Amino acid sequence: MKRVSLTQYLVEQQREHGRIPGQLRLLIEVVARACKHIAIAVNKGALGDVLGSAGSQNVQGEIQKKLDVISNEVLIEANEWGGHLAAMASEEMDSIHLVPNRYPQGEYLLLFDPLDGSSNIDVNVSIGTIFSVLRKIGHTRGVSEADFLQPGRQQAAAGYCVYGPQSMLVLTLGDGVAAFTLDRETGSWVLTQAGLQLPDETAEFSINMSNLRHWAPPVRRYIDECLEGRAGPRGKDFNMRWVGSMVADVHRILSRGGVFLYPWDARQPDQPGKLRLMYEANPMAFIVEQAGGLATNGRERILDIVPARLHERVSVVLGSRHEVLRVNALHAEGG
Ligand code: P6P
Repeated sequence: MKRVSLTQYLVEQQREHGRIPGQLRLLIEVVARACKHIAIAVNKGALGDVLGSAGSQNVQGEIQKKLDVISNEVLIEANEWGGHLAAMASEEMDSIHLVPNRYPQGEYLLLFDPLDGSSNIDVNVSIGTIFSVLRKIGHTRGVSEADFLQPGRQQAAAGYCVYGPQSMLVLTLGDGVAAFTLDRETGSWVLTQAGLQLPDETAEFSINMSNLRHWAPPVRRYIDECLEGRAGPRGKDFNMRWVGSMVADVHRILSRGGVFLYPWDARQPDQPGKLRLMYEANPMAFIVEQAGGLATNGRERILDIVPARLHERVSVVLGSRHEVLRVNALHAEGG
């Protein structure tokens, strides 16, 4: 395959489809460069004094790892000066981060989980960065949290970087999904997959089984059917995978099919789920749908949910179309 860099890919997308305004192209390139720096820091591990706790908590009340804080700072610093952004929001920050007045303000809003799967950092299991791009509606200079509260279907772009055996950047601009692999010798992102398509069928589910007794009946029934295998109503045996890093689980599903579930459970009955809508579920839902899959909260399309709060959570069921439809049907029946 002729080596196509991220820059060439974006220029050709702009030329062919005219769908990448200059500010958006700069945004993607800046985020990709930040992810490269995060990949290098992650890859150092104990050699780089980046492991362990930062001794602080984030807005979710979770202990921050050093790499959580480092990754957040890398993304903030990389995106402040370019004139492409009006503001940023992060899982690691209570409120939105405005572009400082000394820099020009752009028309985009960037949201990110700078390092998803932090519990896996210290045990050398794949982790990742997830990002979502919205357009700032209205052309006054002021930006508030309310500007971010748009349904995921309004995203201009979304992507993630998975720091695993390879570092891979997966991206959608609303016209299919492309994947880039980091060439550490040249330091460039090289196009390795274009037009990623998710199989409609799968025999592999991804859920944290230790929560089984806490699930609502529809989820319990779906998993029971999978576990009954070929002797049960599904007529086939299922496999299970759970990495504990959404980026790693979603990347596997994009690569070979599967269904990922993080549903509501009785451990926190007042929360709709564990995962965050704006910077985890929405970007992943955009990517999965662009690859031919589905993403719902068990009942409605994740991308149609109108957010009420920046850090709100959501139930997530995403992946191979036929499995997500099965989970939805069980919810509609009341399980
Ligand atoms: P559990 C990581 O902390 C995360 O937000 C997702 O990346 C992952 O899918 C999920 O939580 C894992 O949660 O409860 O299995 O540890």
